[in-house]
Amino acid sequence: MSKPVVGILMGSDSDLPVMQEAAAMLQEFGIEYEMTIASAHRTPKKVLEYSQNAEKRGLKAIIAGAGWAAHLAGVIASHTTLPVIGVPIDSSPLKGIDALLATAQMPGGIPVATMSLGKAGARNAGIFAAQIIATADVKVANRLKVYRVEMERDVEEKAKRLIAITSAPAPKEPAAAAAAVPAKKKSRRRRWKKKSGAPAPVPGQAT
Ligand code: RP5
Repeated sequence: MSKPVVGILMGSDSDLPVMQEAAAMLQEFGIEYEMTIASAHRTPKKVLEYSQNAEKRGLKAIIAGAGWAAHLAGVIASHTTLPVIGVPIDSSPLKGIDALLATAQMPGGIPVATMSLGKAGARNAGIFAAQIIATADVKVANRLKVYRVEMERDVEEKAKRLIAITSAPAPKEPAAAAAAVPAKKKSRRRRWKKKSGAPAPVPGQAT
């Protein structure tokens, strides 16, 4: 096994179901990664050491997922020049809007590449890290291209299935039920016009 090139950090073990999506994508692209829990607020020293040593240890990108006042990605980014990808997690009573703003709204000079909230964001973080690795790794670049082709094919298959479902003939009405529906009565206005030849008075209008 070769050395990890991507680090996945999360603020709590409660973030794992979301952050596993990032790991799954890295596995799909054959990228070695490591994963740990480190919190900007609860274990600040660990975050500092991890960020400062990441480049020396051979990491090429760091994915950081956190919820609530999600400072993890920003704090990591302030201690390394490696690209940091932030995943805001919707674990708070504010449904992640707090984490989204805390992760995305970095002041000028210290960027965090912020993904969308939750599992889709974690998945995109894995893909984005792969895209960074792919700039210097042709194998990963090719896998990313295959992934796009497969995604396109999946969508087309779903579209075909949808057409097959929606163009199926509608169930026929039983003849008896159709016969039981009374013919539509002509309105008073139409009956008046036929009898007198004049347009019918409009209710509520002076004649
Ligand atoms: C954040 O606080 C974590 O990233 C997590 O999303 C949130 C809640 O953590 P727990 O209270 O579940 O450990 O730091």
